[in-house]
Amino acid sequence: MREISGNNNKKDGKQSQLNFVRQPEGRFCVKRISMSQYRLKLIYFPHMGREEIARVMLAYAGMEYEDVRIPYAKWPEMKPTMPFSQLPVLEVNGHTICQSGAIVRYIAKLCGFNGSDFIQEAKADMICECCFDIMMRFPWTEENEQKKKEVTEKLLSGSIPDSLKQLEVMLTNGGEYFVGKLTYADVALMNAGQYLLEQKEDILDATPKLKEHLRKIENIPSIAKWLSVRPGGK
Ligand SMILES: N[C@@H](CCC(=O)N[C@@H](CS)C(=O)NCC(=O)O)C(=O)O
Repeated sequence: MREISGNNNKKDGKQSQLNFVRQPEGRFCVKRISMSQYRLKLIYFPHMGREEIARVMLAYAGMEYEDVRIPYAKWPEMKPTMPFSQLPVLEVNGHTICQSGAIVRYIAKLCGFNGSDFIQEAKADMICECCFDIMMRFPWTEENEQKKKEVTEKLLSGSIPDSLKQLEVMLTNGGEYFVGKLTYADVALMNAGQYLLEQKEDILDATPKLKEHLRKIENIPSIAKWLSVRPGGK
């Protein structure tokens, strides 16, 4: 039997997932799967990083997961055991998913943060990838502190404000959210924006709509609650 999944966060607050199950005669029937049937294990380092967008969505949906943090000292030993020798890794009912983009998109579907059609989905991807691009410009692995500082300062006063202006145009075109409904694009923007604000507190002043949007997502009650308790801080 073939199953195709789609999310359906019910209005009564009970999380469930619609799986479309192909019957032997070729028709599809809908099977509601309780969220509690998903056994999720998210594996990452002790710090907050590429897995955080997924964590925000899981918190919003109230989904439980096993939070596995690999201590840095143990990583050399663990690294060869991971499918792509890197983290994050998500395990779902015995399946292993690597690559943060794939994890974000899977969790988005599970938690109701995906687009409602293919265009919304593609646009959410576009925003999310732009946020990933911004984050990837930082010299994360540069060991020379002086060089790191110089590159970071140049980014924060040059190419990053330019990208933020472009994102603000996308937001203005999209309406209340980037793509017409709350999606992982909004969470990706919040996540990147929070990091940028930590680096330069006035970085969003030139893009006030983007800043307002970030605050709006931060203030969604279940997200605000997660931000106040998460390891690594708000
Ligand atoms: N393309 C991968 C990159 C993953 C990645 O760079 N992970 C880093 C942490 S953010 C890592 O595992 N570093 C340790 C290592 O490479 O040994 C993704 O998006 O998940």
